[in-house]
Amino acid sequence: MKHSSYKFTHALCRQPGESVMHGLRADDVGDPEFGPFREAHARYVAALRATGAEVIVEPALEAFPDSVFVEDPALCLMGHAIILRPGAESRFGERAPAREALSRVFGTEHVIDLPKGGIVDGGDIMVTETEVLVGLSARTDATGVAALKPIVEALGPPLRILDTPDSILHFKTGCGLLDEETIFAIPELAASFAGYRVIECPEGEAPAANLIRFNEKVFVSAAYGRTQDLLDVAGYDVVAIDNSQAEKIDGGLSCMSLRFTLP
Ligand code: CIR
Repeated sequence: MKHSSYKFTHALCRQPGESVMHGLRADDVGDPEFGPFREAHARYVAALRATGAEVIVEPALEAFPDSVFVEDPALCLMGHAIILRPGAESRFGERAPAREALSRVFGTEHVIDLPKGGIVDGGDIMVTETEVLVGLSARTDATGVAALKPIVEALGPPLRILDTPDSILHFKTGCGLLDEETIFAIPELAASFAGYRVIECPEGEAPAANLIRFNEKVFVSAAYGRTQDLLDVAGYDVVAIDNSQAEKIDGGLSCMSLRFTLP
């Protein structure tokens, strides 16, 4: 099947539960509020739909406070879903509902379990037009990536291993794909992308680096005006999305959807 790194027919999201207020976080800046989180999530889903994609929204899982961040327990690639092994213990149980939802989408025969051993979070994986980049982090280890590599490469693209700076949770906390050849990245990650054009995230706007290109739009966190202006001037069709609730528990825009194409 044809692979595209940013043109998708579908996305899969999961409603936040009230338990989202107990989501994991590196620094406590206060709990997210459920009502505003749910409203922002609904606007996020609507914005994805407005690009023409079909967006599947799974029900909330109260037992898993971070399960709204549906990107972490799975990787969708070439008509397949790979069920990952989340690096945070409290998130491990998100695998079964992810497998269930993605089996409905792709068919059980196209759902692959990452073998036991290491850990890999989807937030550490960037799929570009030509390769799959995985950043080692506190949530993704070398054993996990060694198990993932042959699965990804059997599906097509080569997998390359990079590092994630200690200052950020996931690799993609610090970078986002803009098009076939361009990556937006915090300065600490800019040198990682030899062979790509890199646009550096303005100083003081690091949380904006987790943007998503989805069809013809680039979704950027609304709080970061200089990033929006920079990308607008660079010719991208920028949509500002309120991410203030998710940001309190280290969630970026990419984390709240799995993006894929069905034949
Ligand atoms: C966690 O720590 O797992 C969540 N509070 C945030 C996950 C964000 N996901 C992502 O960057 N892909």
